[in-house]
Amino acid sequence: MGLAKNGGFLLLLMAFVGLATAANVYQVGESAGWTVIGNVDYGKWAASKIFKVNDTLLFKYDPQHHNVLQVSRSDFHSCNATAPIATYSTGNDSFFIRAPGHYFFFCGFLGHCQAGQKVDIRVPKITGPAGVPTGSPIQPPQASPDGSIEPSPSSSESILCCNKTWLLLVFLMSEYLL
Ligand SMILES: *[C@@H]1O[C@H](CO)[C@@H](O)[C@H](O)[C@H]1NC(C)=O
Ligand SMILES: *[C@@H]1O[C@H](CO)[C@@H](O)[C@H](O)[C@H]1NC(C)=O
Ligand SMILES: *[C@@H]1O[C@H](CO)[C@@H](O)[C@H](O)[C@H]1NC(C)=O
Ligand SMILES: *[C@@H]1O[C@H](CO)[C@@H](O)[C@H](O)[C@H]1NC(C)=O
Ligand SMILES: [Cu+2]
Repeated sequence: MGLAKNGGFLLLLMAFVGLATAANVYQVGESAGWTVIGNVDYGKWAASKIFKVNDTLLFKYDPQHHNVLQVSRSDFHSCNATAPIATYSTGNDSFFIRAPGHYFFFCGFLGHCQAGQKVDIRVPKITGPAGVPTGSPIQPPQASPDGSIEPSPSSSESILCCNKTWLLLVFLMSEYLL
């Protein structure tokens, strides 16, 4: 139990001091790629990932039938392709995530955005440790079901380091610093 707590704490500390977890390359839409065929739900796809700085988005598609426009939030929602921030059209386009933020993409071919070929990628300032699928990046260790805290040698440390108040403080500090 003490180990689990300290492990969680270490991961949090790594996030805190900005030690990089491995960067990933995410192919948008997985094997389906970037397409209008098959009604790929790109929103659902994006929601299944935790994107972070230094990850790469890979758009794979037939460049004769699709492209990738990075657009503003409002242009994304209205599928307005007239003023993209960036245009990609090789069919094998990498978008490297340099900074936290919210990134919006759709296909500029007529009707494709309206048909759902659009994806927005949220990159939070702080992400959970790699492999932790979802939910809050901070999972404060809860007291065991009976509510007790074991009087083991590590418990004083746990009380010092890992209660909710403290974790929240570290989280806010890291938000502020990174
Ligand atoms: C991203 O990569 C740069 C250069 O390798 C590194 O300095 C930085 O810490 C990394 N950032 C994150 C959040 O992994
Ligand atoms: C699309 O965006 C352009 C440039 O921002 C703007 O001038 C135009 O009115 C927009 N079109 C629509 C239909 O919103
Ligand atoms: C597509 O791009 C990726 C990343 O840049 C690269 O590793 C891969 O070799 C490219 N594939 C093709 C078929 O060009
Ligand atoms: C959390 O730890 C801090 C510092 O050790 C302590 O002052 C505070 O009372 C603790 N809060 C809770 C809810 O245990
Ligand atoms: Cu398209």
